[in-house]
Amino acid sequence: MKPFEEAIYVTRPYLPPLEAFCEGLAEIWRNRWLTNEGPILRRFERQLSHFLETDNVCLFNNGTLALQLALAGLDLSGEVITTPFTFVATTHALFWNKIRPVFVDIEPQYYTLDPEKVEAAITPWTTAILAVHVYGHPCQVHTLADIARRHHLKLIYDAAHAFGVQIGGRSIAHFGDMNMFSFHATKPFHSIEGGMLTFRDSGLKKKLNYLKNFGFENEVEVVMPGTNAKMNEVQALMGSTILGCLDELMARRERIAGIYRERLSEIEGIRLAPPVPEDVRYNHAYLPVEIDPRECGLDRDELYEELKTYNIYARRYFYPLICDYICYRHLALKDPLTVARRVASRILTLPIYPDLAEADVHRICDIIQFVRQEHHPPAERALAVASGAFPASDSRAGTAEVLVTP
Ligand code: T4K
Repeated sequence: MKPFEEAIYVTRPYLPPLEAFCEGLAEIWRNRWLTNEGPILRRFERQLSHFLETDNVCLFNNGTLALQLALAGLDLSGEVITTPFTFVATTHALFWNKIRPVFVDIEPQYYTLDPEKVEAAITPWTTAILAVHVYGHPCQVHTLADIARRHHLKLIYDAAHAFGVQIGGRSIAHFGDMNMFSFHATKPFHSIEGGMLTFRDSGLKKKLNYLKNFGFENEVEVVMPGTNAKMNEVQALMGSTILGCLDELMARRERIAGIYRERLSEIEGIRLAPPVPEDVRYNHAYLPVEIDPRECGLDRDELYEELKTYNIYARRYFYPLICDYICYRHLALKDPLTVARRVASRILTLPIYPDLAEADVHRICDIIQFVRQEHHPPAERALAVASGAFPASDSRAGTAEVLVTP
């Protein structure tokens, strides 16, 4: 089994046809307007409003600042209940608002916040729930909404992975009090770097605009201590150009995910998340698999390292748990986080992006299958070799030194 000649990363940003992007660049050159609420940004915002069927849209230069300002915009303080199984930016956004994160466990199917654990963690200091549609898997939005309503809490979704996802025919942007979408280059939809908030209360738009633009009301008045979190014209152009191909990009991801599902579900010890419920339109933002070391014959880290020798750079999103990072270790945990800990030790996200060739997906699956067989316990391995299922010697010998380091 030969390694890939070129590195296969967990993702690759989609790039629109260069000519289409250059036409937009020519417009920017003509306008001589590069940032600060330019015409392309305003057009992109209108396109998004139309796409999401809401005027309550605000664009930012990245998702992290968008989330940080979302929390500031809602005037949150005290404690916020959240997940430890996410990218670190979710918790950083709380930190920068001087809010104490209270980590609770996730459910084992889709890895989103477990509503029962959320309810058990509410205290008189709790002001909100910050849930994550991790990998684009929708949280249990109705149950969380019910909990938030009964306890008078704000409900915020880190929907960084969930652009394009729909529940019951409605964009996921319509759930909760506030939603943050990341438009980072590694996301299924991107604007190089970028972020977007959608929100229930249209009165928040003005405040969010202040917060992202230094608090300026006009040339001589500053009404609040805002920061600089504005999206620029080139970012808006990239987003606007890619928005037109979103359906095609999602269809390509779906095909790739289908191949993985078909191929990997045959392999013992590798678990994929169940297909999303019928009323969900999923974006296949990531391809997470759980490796059961006993059934698989090798553990997640061994598989991750083995794949690198074949020039495949899967990622361990999201390991370690946020509460185990040195900057958050001091926080007392009331929840043992049993599921999150198990999942973090087993999860591996495999390459998925629209330009990934279907033949390469099959080859990745062949390699996983092969690596797994190689790790069988000796007796089983001897039997397999005897039956000719795979070679006794390492067919990769002599090739490792040419591999590219990511
Ligand atoms: N909340 C959640 C739940 C998030 O996942 C994120 C971001 C945020 C909030 C914050 O949103 P932003 O502020 O980022 O908008 C990546 C992304 O940088 C980050 O956006 C993302 N989540 C996180 C899950 O993944 P890294 O450090 O793992 O990315 P990196 O640079 O290692 O890229 C991954 C692979 O993608 C590379 O191995 C190769 C490929 N790649 C990457 C880039 C940037 C390319 O081929 N070309 C490229 O230009 O964080």
